[in-house]
Amino acid sequence: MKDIHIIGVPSDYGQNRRGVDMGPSAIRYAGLKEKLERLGYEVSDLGDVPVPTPETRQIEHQKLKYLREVVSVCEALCEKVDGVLKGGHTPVILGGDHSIAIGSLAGIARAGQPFGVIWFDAHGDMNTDETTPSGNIHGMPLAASLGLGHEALTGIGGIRPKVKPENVVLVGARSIDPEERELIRRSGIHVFTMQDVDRRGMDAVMQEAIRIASDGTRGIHLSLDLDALDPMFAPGVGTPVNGGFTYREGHLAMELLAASGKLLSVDVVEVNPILDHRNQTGRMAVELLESLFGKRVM
Ligand code: LYS
Repeated sequence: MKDIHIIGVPSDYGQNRRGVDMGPSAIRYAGLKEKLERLGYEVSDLGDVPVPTPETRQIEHQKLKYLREVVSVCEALCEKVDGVLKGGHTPVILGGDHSIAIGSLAGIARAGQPFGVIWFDAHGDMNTDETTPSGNIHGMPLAASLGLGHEALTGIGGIRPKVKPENVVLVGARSIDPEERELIRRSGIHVFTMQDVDRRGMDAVMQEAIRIASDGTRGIHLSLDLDALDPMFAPGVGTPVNGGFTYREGHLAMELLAASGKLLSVDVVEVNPILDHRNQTGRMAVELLESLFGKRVM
């Protein structure tokens, strides 16, 4: 059993709502370290990567808000993830908004390619500075990791692209922007929308997702946006969309991934304690991570 190293990334530069920078605290407060230790792991918390002070924030580019800050956070995270993987440990990365995943994937790519990605999300995160309706970089990290979009983002970590589209699976999508849809179609990634989950069931969808993401790769990175879940179970997110995974579907997905033995690393993002109710979403994140790391009923 590999040791787990926790890395916090208290950054909200990928979007406009303050609060998601407190995500790592909320997830830690919900007992992450102790609960993973109870499963038999050695767990070290490496603390947080440095994030520029928000009070000095300025928007320089309307279609790539806080670009400079996002790049600096992702470069720092890339270094950390690379180090943890090369040390033979499993990184558990706590966001922060989803823009930080560019740093997660950059670090994994630097530690060794090829790898696969399962991207749990209500959104596509496949915008670029040319298609974005908001200018928020948290709508772009999957595109950037595939080498699409502004070179300041696609070049993070010095490897472009980080991952091949044939090993990328988006699961849970239900809110895609019109131009983003075109980009997704052209990109060659695999998408399981909520309708696919409804019709085929989470079991079949995840078996297929795991097969695609592990085909010819050394393992799978899970990028877990809490907004993939229905807002009923994860209300503390910046961009909630109705009609997401149930509590049970979320756990089943994690259990199947655990059983596959393919997990390389995970990031858990978009937990916003200011929008949450009594840390429900932080606790949900910890529960899902427990299932991902092998917690079972029997
Ligand atoms: N698609 C929207 C945008 O690009 C929302 C993205 C939400 C990402 N968590 O702004």
